[in-house]
Amino acid sequence: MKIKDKFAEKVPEWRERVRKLVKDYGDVKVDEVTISQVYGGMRNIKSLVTDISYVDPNEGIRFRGYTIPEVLEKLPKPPGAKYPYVGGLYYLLLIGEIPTEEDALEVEQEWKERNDVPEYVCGVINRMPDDTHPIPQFSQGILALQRNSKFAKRYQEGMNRDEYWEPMLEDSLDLTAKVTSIAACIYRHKYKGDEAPPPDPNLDYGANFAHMVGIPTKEYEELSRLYFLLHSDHESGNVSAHTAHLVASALSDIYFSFSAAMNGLAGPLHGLANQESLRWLMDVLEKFNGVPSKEELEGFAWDTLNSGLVIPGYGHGVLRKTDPRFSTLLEFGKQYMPDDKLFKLANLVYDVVPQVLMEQGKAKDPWPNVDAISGVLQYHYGVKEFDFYTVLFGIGRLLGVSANIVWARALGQPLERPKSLTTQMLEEIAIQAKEPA
Ligand code: NMX
Ligand code: MLT
Repeated sequence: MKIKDKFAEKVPEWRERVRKLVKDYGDVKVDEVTISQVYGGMRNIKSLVTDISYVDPNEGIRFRGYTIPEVLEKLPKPPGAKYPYVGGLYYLLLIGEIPTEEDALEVEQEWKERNDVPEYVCGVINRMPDDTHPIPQFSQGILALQRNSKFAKRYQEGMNRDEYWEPMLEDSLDLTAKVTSIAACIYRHKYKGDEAPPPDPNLDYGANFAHMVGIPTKEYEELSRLYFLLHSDHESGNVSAHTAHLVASALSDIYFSFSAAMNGLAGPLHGLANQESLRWLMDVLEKFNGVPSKEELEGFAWDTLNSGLVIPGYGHGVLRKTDPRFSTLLEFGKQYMPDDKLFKLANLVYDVVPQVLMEQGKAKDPWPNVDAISGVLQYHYGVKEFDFYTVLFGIGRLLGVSANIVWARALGQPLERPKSLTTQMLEEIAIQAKEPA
């Protein structure tokens, strides 16, 4: 397998780079931690490392050093398509180099050879009560596959830690290959009352998803490729990526780690915000019987804030400008659905809500994140069931999360175990710091 050989080539160089950094400069300070940070969700404490993506507060995400427009321009695309092969993005995240068309197609081919999902997995999902949210179904479906983990099996047999990354890479390729079928199984059973067709070997990863959910149009294929790419990674500190990293640091395999990550993604302050954002837009349409005036929308936004609720899709833990993933999806909408009612409303919200949040003066980032628009595009193509949107986010997130786990094992990253203090200890530290010498 070429991607495995290529990864194996990179490992010794990276191990040496990290070993030298830690040996020669291990005691150099990276950051200082204040009491407000300890009590404030560890915001902005620099204590994680990943080379796969980086989020600059004012610029947004770069994947392996490339901005979104650069990634979209440089990655190989299916014939006649505007948006790239998901396989090429996976190669970029894992290997750190722009793939050739052959490299991207090799990943796509690997996925085709691994995309069978045993029948019992859909059985487990379908037997859950009808009112189960799709995320627990997704999380359970992933866990149901854990018995196939090559990492867990090799570990039981006794494996040298230098080899950990090899079965982790196998698990990453296996799960990324199968995850779209699990999602399609949920979608078709829950909302359409039928079964998803098997993947079509002639289609690429994104197009196959469109085929399995039952929207086999060129535009939805394009959106699927773009959507998975944009949601793939957002450095290491976000709840889903961090959860996966933490769980995997106990040498839990990718199935355990990613399932846990999805339970974090299901929170309304994280990935569930895409569902909540669409719900908020629908509430606006219902209240005003269509797209409201600017003044009406302003009033609605204030009502939300005054009720003590957040405006979903706005604000961010790191970003301080409009999320470039939002801007990319906005461009997609301008090209393919400029007259769509919800799309027009999302544009109006972008015009109104940042000003309202600034006037309220609480949110550090009044600008939209990816969740403010992603559901609008799904709705346009017929995925109108909002509670499914976080599963779509999850499919994308697996690409980055699993690439990070493979690297964490290749670099021998240890069990993650930060230290905690009591409030009394913090009070004592505070008093000592403020007392005159
Ligand atoms: N609407 C109303 N209030 C907000 C918003 C918002 N969109 N964003 C932040 N605030 C409030 C926040 O609740 C906090 O209030 P309080 O002091 O009363 O606790 C205050 O502003 C300061 O929060 P920040 O430091 O700006 O934000 P923080 O880093 O704590 O949280 C989010 C970041 C993303 C959780 C927050 O902006 C939010 O709740 N946004 C809405 C939900 C959302 O869109 N989440 C998706 C994020 C992206 N993703 O996919 O994960
Ligand atoms: C993400 O994509 O994970 C979100 O934007 C949240 C984050 O980065 O904290």
